[in-house]
Formats: sequence, C-alpha cells, structure tokens
Amino acid sequence: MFCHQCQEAAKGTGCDVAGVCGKSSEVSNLQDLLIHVLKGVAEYNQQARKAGLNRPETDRLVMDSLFTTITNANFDDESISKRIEKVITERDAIKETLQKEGKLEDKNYKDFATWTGSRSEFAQKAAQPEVGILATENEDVRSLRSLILFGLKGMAAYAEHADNLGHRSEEISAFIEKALVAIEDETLSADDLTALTLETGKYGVDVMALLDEANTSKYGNPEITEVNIGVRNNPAILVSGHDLKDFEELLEQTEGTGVDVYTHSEMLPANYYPAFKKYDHFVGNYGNAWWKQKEEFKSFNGPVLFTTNCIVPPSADYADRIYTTGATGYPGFKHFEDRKDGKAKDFTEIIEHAKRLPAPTEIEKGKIVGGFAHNQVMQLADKVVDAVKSGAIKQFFVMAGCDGRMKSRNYYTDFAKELPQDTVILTAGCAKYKYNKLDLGDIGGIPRVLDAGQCNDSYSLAVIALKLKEVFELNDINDLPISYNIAWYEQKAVIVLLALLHLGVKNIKLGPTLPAFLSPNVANVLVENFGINPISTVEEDIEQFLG
Ligand code: FSO
Ligand code: SF4
Repeated sequence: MFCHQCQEAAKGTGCDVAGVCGKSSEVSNLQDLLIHVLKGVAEYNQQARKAGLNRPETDRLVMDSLFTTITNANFDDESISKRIEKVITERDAIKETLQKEGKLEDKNYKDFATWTGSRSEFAQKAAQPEVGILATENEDVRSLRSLILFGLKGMAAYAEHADNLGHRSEEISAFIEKALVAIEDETLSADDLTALTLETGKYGVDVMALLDEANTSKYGNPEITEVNIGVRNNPAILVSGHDLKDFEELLEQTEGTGVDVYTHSEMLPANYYPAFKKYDHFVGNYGNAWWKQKEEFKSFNGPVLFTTNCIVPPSADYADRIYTTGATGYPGFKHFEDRKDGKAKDFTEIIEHAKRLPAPTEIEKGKIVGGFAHNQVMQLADKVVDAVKSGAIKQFFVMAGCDGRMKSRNYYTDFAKELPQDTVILTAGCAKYKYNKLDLGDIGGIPRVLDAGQCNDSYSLAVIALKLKEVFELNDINDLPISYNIAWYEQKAVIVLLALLHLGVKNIKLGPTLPAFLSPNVANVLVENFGINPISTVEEDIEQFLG
C-alpha cells in the first residue's frame, strides 16, 4: 500500500505498512483498484456523454465510488470489492453500448480501461505498482495528480449528498470524468495539470453551491440556534456524518417510538435547520469532533449511525452497536442499504436496538450557539457592517475545516483564545470543536464565533465574503478585513481549499501541517501564486495576520 491522502500520512510522507487511520494494506490497495477501474468508466462515459448514450446511474456510481475511498469512510474489503465488481460491469457495459452504436473511439486503451478479473484476483491486481499513485514517477506530476484526485473525492462526496436530495449537475459529473481521465494522461504537462487543479476548484464552488441549494430548499435556511449539549433520560440514537436525508428519515421513523435522537461531530449543524426543529425527540448534540468517538460512543450507551466519514476503528465495548449507511462501511458493522425506488431506508433495526439500551450518560451540560449560514448572516448584515465601520470589529478569521487527534491541533484552541477581543471567528466543519465551547463573548450582540455549519458550508463563508466585498465596494476579496486560517484533515477539506483558491482568496494559512502529497515544487507554486503558508506559533501568526 501507499496512501498519502490525509493530514495524518505517516512520517509526513505516506502510510506504507498500514494506515495511521486504521486502514489495512489490503483495504488501501482495494481502494486504489476501485479508483483504477473507475477511470475506465470515466474513459468510456466521456464518449457516451458525447454521443448522448450516458445514463444517470453511471454518474451516481462514480460519485459513490470516489466517496467510498475518502479517509475514514469505508474499511470494509467486502463492500469495496462489491463496488469494484459493479464498476467493472458498468465500464464494460458502456463500452459495449458504444461499440453497438458505432461510437467507440479507436485508440490504445490503457490498463484501467481494459483490465478485468474476478474477486479472487482483486487483491493481487490491487497490489501491482500500476494501480497506485506511486506508478507516477515524476514527483511533481504525482503531486498534482494527487491534489486533483483528492479534490475530486471531496467533490464527489458533496455531489452525492446533493443527489440524495434530488439535485444533480451534469456539468459536475462530466468534469469529474474528464479529470479522472486527465490525471492518467502522460501528454499533460505540469502547467496543464496546474490549470486542471484550479478548474477543480471552480467545480468545488459549484458543488458546494449545489449542496447548499439542495439542503436549504428542502430543510430551510439555517438560523441562529441554541443547541442543547446535555442529555435526557430516554434511550437514544446518535447520528454522525454529513447526510441530511438520512438524518431526516431517521427522525421520521423514530417519532413516537420513545427513542431520542442526537447529533455527533459533523451532524451538529442539523440542529440549525428549521425543518428538523419540529421533532421533540431531536434532543441536541452529544460530544465533539469525530476523533473523540471512542470515549463518547461508549458513554452514549445507545446505537450510532454513520451516514458518512469519519469512522475510527472501534473498541469491543461498543462495536456491536454501530451501524453504517451510504458510502461508509466497517467489517462487522450492520449496514443499511441504499434507497430503492425512492422509498426511505428502513431504520427499524437500529430503533429496536436503541429501545433495549440505557439512556446516554451526561458528559456536559448547557448550550452552544450556531446557525450563521449566509442567509442568517445577511439578515444581520446591517449590524455587521456597522460594527466594521465603527471599528468594533477589526478583523474576521475564517477558521474552517477539520479537527483531528494530533496534539498540535491545540494550536487552534490557543489561537482562538489569543485573538484580540475585536475579532470574530467564522467557522464551518468539525474544526469548530476546538473553540466552539470557549466563552469568547460577543461584540455588540454578535457572537465572536459564528458557525455556518458543515465543512461544505464553507460555501456560506465565501458567499458572506463576496457580499461584504460588494457592500464595501471593493475590487478584490483580499481587501476585506478577513484572514484565513484553515485546518485540514481529509479530502473534503482539499476541495474546500481549491474552491477558496478559485475564488481568488490569497494568503491562506494551512495546518497543522502542509499535505504530504505536495512536492516541494508544487508547494512553491502555491506559495508564490497564492501565498499559502503553514502555521507557525500562535503569537507569530497573530502578529503576521494583524501586523
Ligand atoms: Fe470533519 Fe471528518 Fe466535514 Fe471532514 S467530520 S473531518 S472536513 O469529515 O468532512 O469536517
Ligand atoms: Fe494514512 Fe491518511 Fe491514507 Fe489513512 S487515509 S492510510 S492515515 S494517509
């Protein structure tokens, strides 16, 4: 195996024995094989799309396959192998259709478009050098190909959530295909790949806008909300991940059963949506970011549903009450199958399981405030603009992205604490857990930490920035009093970062470490053209931002 897609890549270069995340070498290789044959689907489906022979099911399969390989989403070799079979079948079916219609291009097809094998051959094939990223020898080309592929994984995840709500974009699917094939094209220069990286960022903005539209048109605009972080005395289900459709169906099916529902980690922002507020048995949020799940799932006592990443390999004392759905999987966990014919998933089993278990143990009490997505902030725009004009707010800090278990991430708590009183933090993603329970006060009624929502709601922060640019009549987004200090962990943060670059945001600080997949030359391009730079100490960084 070789994997360098997340911030925890071993030795700052890549995991090559087993994943720091807990992924085995076999699973890592199978994920590579899944991506490998998926490029074959992309190859033929581009031709099918041109000929008007493409099918919506293919787009869905592409999204789901990419999503499956995101860090901490799926550890289940069985479920990944099934997807490989599906992808090969789909690839060959598209090819056959093209052939029949006389539309198949006559060219030398590469291994990813032609290799076929049965399940017993997957492991051996998956371990071959041509399947993994190390097959690309030039380190700069490898770096750019990685950056694009990881951005596509994040993009696919967001596209799938939107798709679950009936919102899909042909353009985004076509771009994913084009890019999957392009990262195997030896004729593309480093400059071509750099341009493709920026184009990936453009589609990153588009996919987040699509998901924003999907979420808000279905569940209303997030609004300022006090979220209960304590517990009640009923059996309960904890829901983690990002998928609001799964969350809605579970809320509907638990209503009147005596089972409560709580959110964990990235599902916290579900509390901000008007549509979910009508459920009395939706109690609030339990616990913190994904990496605290070992202790928090244990004390929760009830079953847990993963709608997406991030899964941490469980300990035996709670493993039997974890369920997955969608792209996620873990050997031994029960899995809820996809919707069929538009019917809701059937969550009976987890609900019945919850009834047999005790209520959650209280780990904290009180409330936290969030819900500052673009629509809500726009309603407060006059207040915000006045505060900036009067000097009450000197600077905004976008601190979006991910949280994680590395000790070095305490930097973000310290940074939030040390920021001057006349600054406001704009956050999204699970990065917020490093400071959303600190008492940082408010500025004339505007809280000093404004949480827009999930990592994809970084889109909201961009909309807010663009709106402020208009109000203050500025030509450049970088002339706003907004600084960016982004924490990353996995590939959704990669697409968020590329989206910010596409919007022209400069001088982003990125931490806790720069990606292992950036070669020195590619890192230099990012420094020279975009001013991306790593975090240093809290004092130095605040000085640099404000000095
Ligand atoms: Fe966090 Fe995990 Fe949303 Fe990531 S839960 S780390 S950026 O998944 O996707 O923010
Ligand atoms: Fe290592 Fe991260 Fe890849 Fe897991 S996802 S194998 S921790 S680089």
